[in-house]
Amino acid sequence: MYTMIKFRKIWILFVVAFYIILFSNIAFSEDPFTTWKTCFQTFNETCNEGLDPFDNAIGSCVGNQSVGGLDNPNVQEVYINASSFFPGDAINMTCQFLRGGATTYEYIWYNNDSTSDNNWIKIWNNTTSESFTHNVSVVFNVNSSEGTHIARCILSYASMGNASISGSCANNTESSYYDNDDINFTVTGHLVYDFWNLTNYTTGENISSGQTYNRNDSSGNITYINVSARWNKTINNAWIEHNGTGIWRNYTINSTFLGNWTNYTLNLSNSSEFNVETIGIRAIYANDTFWATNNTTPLLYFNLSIGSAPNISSYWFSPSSNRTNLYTNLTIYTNVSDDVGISAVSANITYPSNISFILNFTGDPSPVNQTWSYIFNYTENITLNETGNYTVTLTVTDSFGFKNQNSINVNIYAKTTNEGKSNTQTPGFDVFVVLLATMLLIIKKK
Ligand SMILES: [Ca+2]
Ligand SMILES: [Ca+2]
Ligand SMILES: [Ca+2]
Repeated sequence: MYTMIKFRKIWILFVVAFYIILFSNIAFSEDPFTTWKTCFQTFNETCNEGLDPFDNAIGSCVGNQSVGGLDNPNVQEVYINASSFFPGDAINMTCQFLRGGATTYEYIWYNNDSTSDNNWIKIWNNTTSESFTHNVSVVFNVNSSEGTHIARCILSYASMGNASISGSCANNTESSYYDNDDINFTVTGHLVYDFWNLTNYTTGENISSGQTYNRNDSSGNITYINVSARWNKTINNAWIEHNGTGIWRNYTINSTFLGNWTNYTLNLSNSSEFNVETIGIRAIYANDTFWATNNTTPLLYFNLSIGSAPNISSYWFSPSSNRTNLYTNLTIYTNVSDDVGISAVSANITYPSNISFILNFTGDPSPVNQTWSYIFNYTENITLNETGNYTVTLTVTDSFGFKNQNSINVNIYAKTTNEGKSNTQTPGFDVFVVLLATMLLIIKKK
């Protein structure tokens, strides 16, 4: 029985740990400029000390509720509308107070430096005789000094003008009831940039917008261009938005932000990332370590030269002759190449009867010499079912849509209708006929 309970406890711990990890990750991924924060999140413990007493005041102030118990007067929770603010931002803060029947003094204080007790300012105070839980909300502007700031909700049965009470902390000796509950938050300056340009990959010199580039130079070396921005703060993550494929897309910038530089290298030979003629770079976007975001302007752009037309260097058939039998399998192969990359190879085939079909070849899009192919499979729709001369016109298209064409002829053997049709029903019949003919020839020679 004891083992069972122990085992169950371990499981409960495991499940609790799993959820803590799960939710702490979710909390981390939320925007701290818009996500509410509580006293509970500041200390990772409940601030309703009637349930769980602990010191939840930052600095020299003692945050423990003076008298324990659920129904005793205390600050139950503190809420603010974000955990990060820009200098001068308005902060929206709520204190949840619980009091008994007597006259109670309530306060809200603010300190722009969590490392000092000297900077406290009184934001709000009130004397009340409300006897139930009630919320008090205030809006004030945060100070412009960067760092961790504190706000504090105080409930006290003694007025804090009393000599025995320090200004920003209720720990009076005259009253048995008081509570100080704190919440902290970050004030961070805006993220700004002082450099935004295209630069020469080798020399680092600025490049003005609107220049035209080849993917490779005359020696075949890849053309690279840098897109760079420099920021006033340490960068946490960054990404770039460009329309190199004709569609605006984001690309992650690798996280070596030395000297607060965010740099993205455009590899112009990458035809899957750059395959239109005019390419705009809308912005680099960056987050600092407090998740403050900004982006560069204006849009920069450059032109990509269309390059040369794709090349069809050869074509051949399998079986090796382009003269073949009706209803058979025939594969057309072609060797193609391009300076950028092949996006499609197709052929228009015209039958002796003048009907025509489009054949879509399959192959490798790499720019170097590649073999693409199309198989006439007699079990499929497009078959070689007429005797005579067929014209096949190959069309090769590069990733810019630049096309090249080449026409070839295919002669299809006449066979008897019976031979042709039987072949469709019995693959391998041809082999039998050839074997029989060979045997007859050998017999005849003997
Ligand atoms: Ca407290
Ligand atoms: Ca409390
Ligand atoms: Ca090309």
